[in-house]
Amino acid sequence: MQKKNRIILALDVKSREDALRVVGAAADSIDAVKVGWPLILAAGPDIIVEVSKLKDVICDMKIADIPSVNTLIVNQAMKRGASAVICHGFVGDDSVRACVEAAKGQAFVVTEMSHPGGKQFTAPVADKLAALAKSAGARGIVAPATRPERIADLRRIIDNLEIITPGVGAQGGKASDAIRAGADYIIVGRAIYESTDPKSAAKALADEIRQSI
Ligand code: O7M
Repeated sequence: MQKKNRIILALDVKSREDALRVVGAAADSIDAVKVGWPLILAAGPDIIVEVSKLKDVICDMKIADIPSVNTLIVNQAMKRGASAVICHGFVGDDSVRACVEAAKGQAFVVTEMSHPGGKQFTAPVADKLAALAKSAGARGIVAPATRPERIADLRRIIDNLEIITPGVGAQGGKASDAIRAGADYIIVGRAIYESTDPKSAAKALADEIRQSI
């Protein structure tokens, strides 16, 4: 994933056709595509293969199982062309390490989640989850653009690991605030794929980010 536009498109659309249309439109303004359960269930897992021929794919199955099953899941994603995977940290050190190892280091660990409910259980342990990501050798963490001050807090814990941050647009966060707080990439879904003009929507976000750095 080349750090050019600093945007990861969350491709939570309901069909292969929509997926290819939105990626095609937004292509010039994004660095990677996050493919998760909605699209995998709608279009089948080979959508990972197809999208990975157009852009780097981060496979977001928010993996949260015992180590041996985590390994099986990551292997399935990587063999279809995923460049990275996303796993939960609350399952513990051994489960996270299994993901990191199977993904050859290309794993991001979810810390504090961006939605209101994220404050309930994930926020109180987010610092520990970030420290776990660091000690397990993950590539980075997922932190909330809805609470930029938390991005800054978590940055201090993980040092030079990457931060990818969802919550911009539909959830109320602002791209420039998240980047200024220390995020490497924003993750954006609805603000792009629900737009009548996904190309312009993605470009506007990329321009906002460029002006904020
Ligand atoms: O921009 P949206 O709100 O339409 O989509 C946000 C995307 O980010 C969507 O794919 C969510 O699954 C994801 N996400 C969150 O919204 N909040 C989180 O705390 C974590 C994620 C995420 O990507 O986790 C890996």
